[in-house]
Amino acid sequence: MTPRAVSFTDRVKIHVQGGRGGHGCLSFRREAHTPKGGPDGGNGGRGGDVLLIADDQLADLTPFRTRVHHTAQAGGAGEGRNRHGRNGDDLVVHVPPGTRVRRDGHEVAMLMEPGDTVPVARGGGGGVGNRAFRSSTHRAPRTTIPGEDGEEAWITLEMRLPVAVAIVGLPNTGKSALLNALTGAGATVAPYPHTTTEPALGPLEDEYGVIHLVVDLPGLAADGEERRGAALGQLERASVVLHCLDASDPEDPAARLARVRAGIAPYMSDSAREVVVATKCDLAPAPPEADIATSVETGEGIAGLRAELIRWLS
Ligand SMILES: Nc1nc2c(ncn2[C@@H]2O[C@H](COP(=O)(O)OP(=O)(O)OP(=O)(O)O)[C@@H](O)[C@H]2O)c(=O)[nH]1
Ligand SMILES: [Mg+2]
Repeated sequence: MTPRAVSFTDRVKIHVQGGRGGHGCLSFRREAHTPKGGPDGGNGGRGGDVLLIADDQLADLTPFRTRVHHTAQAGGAGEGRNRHGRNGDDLVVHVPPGTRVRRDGHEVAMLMEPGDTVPVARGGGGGVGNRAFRSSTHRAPRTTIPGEDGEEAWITLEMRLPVAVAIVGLPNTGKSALLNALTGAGATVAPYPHTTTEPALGPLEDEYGVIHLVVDLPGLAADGEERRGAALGQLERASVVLHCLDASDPEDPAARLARVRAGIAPYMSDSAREVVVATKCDLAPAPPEADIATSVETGEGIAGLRAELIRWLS
């Protein structure tokens, strides 16, 4: 399979615009007994702001692919009898936690926790009605000020995709080979232990075009603390853990499984699903401990495993 360049960030560009301020009103009092009443045009209301808020009901930026323009409500115009226009409502746009907000290439906010909020476009100020211009020398001013336009901007929302699937197992069990076979990632595969030193990532695309990340976690059970640190953070977030068991390894499979499980148990999320994947089944039959038999040489079990993963993740 050819390696392909993948972006592990979901990124969308959206247009945000604060509401226009309402116009000031030009009006004079009309009363039966006063033919020429004084000015009574009210002020316009201010336009609403556009705010972003992090919401854990959202997992990705997919909704923004079809909703590009986000404009807050305009302020109401002023009216006669000194009535001021109402202020426009703010528009609150929900984004997933972990969203980075950029404008003109600069980061303006990072919304990490649910409830984190940032204004991205201010509403325009309300206009001024003619009543406000009345003075002892100007008894019948015809001056008004229109409402201001709301601030507008194109902003970029970015989020790092969460890891959905983690591949674990003893060194040299075929984890990187499995990652490549499942996702087309170009992780290095070599016939000796500890080939992979950094977590390697590959994308799994579901039928809705949503990308789920698969991560190959290097030598979890056997390695030093510092290397495990980075990897374990990824493990905690994975909803499926593929546990690779080398079918060609003569050591007792149950003992190998137990060894790796002991190493990762404190970091596994309670809700994660563990699947024991026998690898290299072209070399030996899968041990009974395995849930699925695979081989990247013959392709055995790969398409089936990929389909199962997509079904679970969708
Ligand atoms: N015959 C056969 N060999 C395989 C299969 N999968 C992996 N291998 C070989 O097993 C060796 C190790 O594969 P890797 O994918 O690098 O293993 P790993 O678990 O990522 O190893 P580390 O990164 O070192 O922990 C390589 O020589 C692979 O070619 C398979 O399905 N069949
Ligand atoms: Mg590897």
